Amino acid sequence: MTDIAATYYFRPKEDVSPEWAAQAIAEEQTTGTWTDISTRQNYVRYLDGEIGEIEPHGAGYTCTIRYPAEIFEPGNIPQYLSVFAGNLFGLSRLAAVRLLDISFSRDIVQFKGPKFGIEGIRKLTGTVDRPHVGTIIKPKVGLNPKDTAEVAYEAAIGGVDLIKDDETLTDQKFCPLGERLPLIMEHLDQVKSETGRNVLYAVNISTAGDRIVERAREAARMGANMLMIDVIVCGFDAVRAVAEDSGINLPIHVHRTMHAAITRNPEHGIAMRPFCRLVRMLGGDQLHTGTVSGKMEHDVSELRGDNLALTEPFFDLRQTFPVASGGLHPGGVHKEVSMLGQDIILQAGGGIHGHPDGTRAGAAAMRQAADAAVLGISPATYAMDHPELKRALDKWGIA
Ligand code: RUB
Ligand code: CA
Repeated sequence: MTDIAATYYFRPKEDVSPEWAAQAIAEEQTTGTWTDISTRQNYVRYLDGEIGEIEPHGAGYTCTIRYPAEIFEPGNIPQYLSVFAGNLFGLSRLAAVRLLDISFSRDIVQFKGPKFGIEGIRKLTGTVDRPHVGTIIKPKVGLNPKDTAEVAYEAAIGGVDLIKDDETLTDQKFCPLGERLPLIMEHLDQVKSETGRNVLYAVNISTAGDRIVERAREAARMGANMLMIDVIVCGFDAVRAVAEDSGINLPIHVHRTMHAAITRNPEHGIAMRPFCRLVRMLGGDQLHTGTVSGKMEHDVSELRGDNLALTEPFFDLRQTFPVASGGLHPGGVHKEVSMLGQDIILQAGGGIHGHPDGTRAGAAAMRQAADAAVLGISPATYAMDHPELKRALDKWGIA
């Protein structure tokens, strides 16, 4: 097999047959257009998309279209996307169309994937099996570098494995990256000397395409131990560019702000699944895929499949660590672990910094909830002799 197969859901408008609709997608994305053209020479037809079986699905149909390898420019991710996720979404004779999944042959996957993956990250933190606990520093913007570093220290001492910037914090005047990063790393060194634990800090390097690699290099020079890239706003190729840079040897945490504009509609757009496969292929070590108990809209079976796409065998590529985030708090942790397993990063912003006794207690409560879930003990029972968890459950309840 030497190609990309893309599976679409589509719902044709009333006067349009499913066969016509599938053909229209395949042609729009390859050698055709809306009408016959005299320039479509016979010799170009080897680039045509091959339409698979059309099957009824909900209010519409699904169909897999196989694109031949030769239509792709090797390694050019924007071009790959233009083929399997290009103009087709705007076709007016289709009421809706959604890209559900993609599969690649090995010659299309010319990428090395995650440099660290789940295993490499566990090596850095010294954790075995248990879920990781992370936090997003809140408020997401406004704190100065000193206060940001102090919040990071409290969360780390309280027990988190990962601290991250929020998506809107990059390098603003009130908290310049060049001041924030060294200060946070100093505080995390302090945590290491006090507890022996290595806590990761994903500094948000999201910026313009022509600057992101340089920003990643600067962060590495300043002692960063993890980088964060917001993949939808920066572009998939930003992950590849940073992951492939030989001067940068750091794990990449991939956030996905703006994704829901594309992924949320169950009938139209692009599901999270293809994004998972792309991010893993391009070198993302961690990727947000959502929660089962949090504040963001989700579909549990899609979410489980998305996490599988990050962790199931994919040629020889390492596994990407799935991140559950968005309105998560200690009372929801058992649900996350029972539905999503232990290879998961449980990330809470408000669910840690909103703890009645502050960030340190909030981090401890999240860790206790994760420990309870691993031990198979209900959060209510575990809370009886874990006061931080008890206080959290009293505030937020059990999901
Ligand atoms: C969560 C947060 C993350 C979102 C992203 O903060 O800041 O950016 O979860 O969502 P809080 P997703 O814990 O306070 O809700 O992971 O679904 O992309
Ligand atoms: Ca956020």
